[in-house]
Formats: sequence, structure tokens, C-alpha cells
Amino acid sequence: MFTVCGAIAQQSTPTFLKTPKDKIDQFMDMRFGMFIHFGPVTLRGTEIGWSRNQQVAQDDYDSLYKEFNPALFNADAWVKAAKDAGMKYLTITAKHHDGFCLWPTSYSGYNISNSPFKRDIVGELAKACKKQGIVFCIYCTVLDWHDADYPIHNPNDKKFNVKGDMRAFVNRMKNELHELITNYKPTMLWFDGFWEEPWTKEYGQEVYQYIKTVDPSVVINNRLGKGDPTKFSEGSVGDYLTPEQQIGKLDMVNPWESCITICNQWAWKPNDSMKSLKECLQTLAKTAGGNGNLLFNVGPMMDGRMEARQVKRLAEIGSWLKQNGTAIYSTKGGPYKPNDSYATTRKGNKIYIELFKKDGAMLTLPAIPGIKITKAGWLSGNALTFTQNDGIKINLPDTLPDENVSVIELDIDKNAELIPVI
Ligand code: FHN
Repeated sequence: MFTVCGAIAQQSTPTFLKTPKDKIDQFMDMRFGMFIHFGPVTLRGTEIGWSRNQQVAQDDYDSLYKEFNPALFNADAWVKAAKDAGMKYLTITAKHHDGFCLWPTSYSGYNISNSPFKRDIVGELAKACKKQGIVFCIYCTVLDWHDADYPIHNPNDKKFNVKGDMRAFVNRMKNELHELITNYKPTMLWFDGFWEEPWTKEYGQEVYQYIKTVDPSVVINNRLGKGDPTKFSEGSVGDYLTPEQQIGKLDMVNPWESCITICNQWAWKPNDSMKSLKECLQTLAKTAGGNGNLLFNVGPMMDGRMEARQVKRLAEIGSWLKQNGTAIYSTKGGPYKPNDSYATTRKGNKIYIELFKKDGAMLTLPAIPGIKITKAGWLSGNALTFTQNDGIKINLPDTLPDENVSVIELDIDKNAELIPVI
């Protein structure tokens, strides 16, 4: 078989390219994206990848694709749910650790075209995103417990299969990435699975560099490397940090994106518990307040529909963002560190305070040296009185305008983005 890699491998190695900063900045300005974990495992309602050879016997798990037929899948409906939530990008698990490919790849028969459904889920989502103005992104695993060339064959068996061939595995991954990048033009690639021993920083560097030769502008998360994904280190490979199931720490230097589930499980689980609107909105506010993005995960059901309750929750988030998105999109985090009572964001000469609860009749904030507040009010309109001679004290009404997150807008006399973190 002609392999794209073979041809490219014969070219001289290009100068090592990094993703242009403006592409990363544009990605960070979006602040809010949808993560989707989907695959034949939805037929069992257990966790994608991890339930293979656990709750689901390995042969049973690996045969699920033969009955996988999400007949009610509608890419436009999924993308509309993201858009109605105020999300600006969408990331689909094109291939998770179980190795099943949601696109008709030429490099593995374990793919959607060989299921009863047959249709290209990745391609239909890419098309729907383009049509609805949502940025399309792809999740790719760097471990594959189904692939005979990958030396570990399930998450609970740390024995290496000596018959594994990582060179063949990485070449196949590069061929698959060439398909995904050239056919679907993702803005960002979300890698995952870096923690197992067969994957090395060197493979990560090789794949990162290969991607740059296919499309230099693709933004790449830091899970092509090794080590703690919440901080850059010697083992890091990638453009931004990826705290998981936690809100990242305020960081005005390193871009980061928290990936968090709307329920508990990444893939669909019947009757899973779902986060309240308060928790969803305060998570989004604290993420933006930390200068990061929120990649919020939904797991569609086996028939291809998203749960109605999840779609409703997403629409409730979108309603809040219709009123308050100015305080989230294209802002920077800070200048105050997020806490249990509020988060803050800023842009130009404005500081936005995302207020979660009242701790008294006034909101008291530390003074900002050299800064004068010229106006204060709810983002929804009504003015607020304040003093700023001994710290900042903003007088609050008995009841906050929004029971979950109320946004105050402060006009100041200088560029708020230049204020050091307080
Ligand atoms: O093992 C995966 C898990 O299934 C899920 O995809 C999350 C999402 O970031 N990442 C890994 C766990 O760290």
C-alpha cells in the first residue's frame, strides 16, 4: 500500500515548526467548546476504552461495531446543541483508546464504514460545523489497545506484547492524521493516551513535526508529550496545557484548556448524574477567570441522539452567555484570582466580575494600585454605587440579578489587561 509517510519520510526533515502564536491566541479567544465522546461502546453504556476487558469482555467489546447503527445521528443537531450552548468549537473522538475509527480510514478495517451505520461521522460533523460556523476539532489517541502493533492490549494488562511494533504503529498514526487533516481540516488536534510506556516524547516530537508539515496552523494540545499535562516540563510536546476534570490555575503566560464532563462518564451512561446549571456556569466563569478555555463533554446515546436533558442544560448555558458572553469570549483572566465567591475577566478598559454569591451587603475587592474606576454596573444594565478610597467596595442589592452567576462591569481609566494579577 502506498503510504503517505513513506513519501514524506524521504524528503529532508523540515525546520522544526511551532504553531503560530496568533493561531493559539485565536483558539484561546473562543473560551468554550464541546467535547464529544462517542463510539460502539454506547451500546453497553460503559466507559469508552476503559470498560474493554473490564465491565465488557474484550471480544464482546471488539464486536460491538458489528451492531453499531446510531440511526438517529444528525450532525446538524449535535452542532446546533453546541451553538445553542454558546460553544465556539467542537472536538470529536475520531479514535479513542479502543481503536475504533469514526471515519472511513484506509489504514484500519476497524472503522465506521464496516459497521451497519457505514456513514462518515467525522466528515458529517466537519461539514455541519462549517455550515453553522463552529470550529471543528478532532481527538486522537496515541495509545490503541486494539491495534496489534501497539504493545499493550488493554488498560488492565501492563504486560507488553513483545510482538508490538511501535514504528509501524506510529507510521499508521501519521497516515491516519494525514487523512484527518487533509479531508476534514481540523483547527485543533486533541491528543490523549500519553501516559503508557510505549509512547515516548520522541514519538510525540515526530508526530508534532509531521503535523506541521501537513498543516502548520493546526493547534495541538500538550498530550503528545509525557509528564503532568497541567504544566509544561522537559517532557512536554504541544501548544497548550490540558487539566482534566479540574479547573486550571490562573496562568497569564501558558495557554490552557480544562476538559470536564457534563455528567460523570465521558461516553454515554444511562441515568448518569448531570451537573447543575450553577455548577456549569461557575465552572465556565472560573475557567475564563483563570485565563483558560473550557472543553465541556457530552456523551451521545447509542441511537445517535444527545440526551434531551443534556441538550436543555446546554441551551440554559447558552441563554446565560447570550446575556453575559461579553465577559467571557476574547477576554483575559484576572486581575483577581478566581475564588468561591467570584471570578474576574478583563478586556480593554473593562473588568468583569462574575459574582457567584453575596458575602454581605457589599462586594469588597483589594485596591488596584494606580487604577481609578469610572463606572460600575450590572452587565445587564443597572448602575451600582461604589467606593474606592480604601480598597474597592461595591454596594449590592438584596437579591442578585442571576441566581447562578451575576456579572458586574467596571469601567476603569487604564488598560485592564496590563494589571498584574492580584
Ligand atoms: O482515558 C481518557 C479518557 O477516556 C478521556 O478521553 C479523557 C478526556 O480527556 N482523557 C483520558 C483520561 O485522562
